Amino acid sequence: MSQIKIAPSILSADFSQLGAEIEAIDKAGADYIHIDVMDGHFVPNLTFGAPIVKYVRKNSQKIFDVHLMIAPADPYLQDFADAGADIITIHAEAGPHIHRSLQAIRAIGKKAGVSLNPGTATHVLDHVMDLVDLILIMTVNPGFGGQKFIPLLDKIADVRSRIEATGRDIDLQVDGGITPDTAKQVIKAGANVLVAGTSVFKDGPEKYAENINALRG
Ligand code: S6P
Ligand code: MG
Repeated sequence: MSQIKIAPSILSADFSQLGAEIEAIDKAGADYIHIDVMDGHFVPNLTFGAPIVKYVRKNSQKIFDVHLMIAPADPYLQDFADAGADIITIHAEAGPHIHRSLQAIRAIGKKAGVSLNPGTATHVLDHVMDLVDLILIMTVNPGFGGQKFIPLLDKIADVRSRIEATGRDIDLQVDGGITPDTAKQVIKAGANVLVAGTSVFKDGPEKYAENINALRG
């Protein structure tokens, strides 16, 4: 399994200094910049759209890992690709055509991710493993940072074994309530990319590197 990567979620950043915050987590060792797009429909919160991604693209050359918590997602894929997304992750629950949506992301030349909410079973992955570069297991019900970790360790292990069976280097990303303690648990279960907001963006930019390293275990 590939080395552990940390994807700070900018949802917990100081939005009045978003560019500077992204530069700070880049410098602090973030592997991916996790960008939470919410539409107030698929999830009960509203964040931002592709224009914001475009504005902050200049602030980091790190991978922009865009998590679309929107429904429908297909009409916006090209906008996020044009804005600078490197990975575009859609939710399996966001529409009836998960296979077509993943094909569409790859057709526009981006890495394709699929995310499963806590209540969604892993069998939704049965017929799309050949289309994904990343699988995102939510360990909170999406919409807000700072929520309590839901210990879906068997689910993570199931996805890890599905990935092993493909022989491909698919990222297993976990998102929600990740702290140094829960990070250990999800890494042990098979995760290799950890999304964290609250536990990274705390105590000021001078502490971001320490906060990120505390998750690598
Ligand atoms: C919505 C979003 C997540 C959160 C994540 C990080 O929930 O998908 O990426 O931002 O939960 O926040 P925290 O505080 O749980 O690390
Ligand atoms: Mg997210």
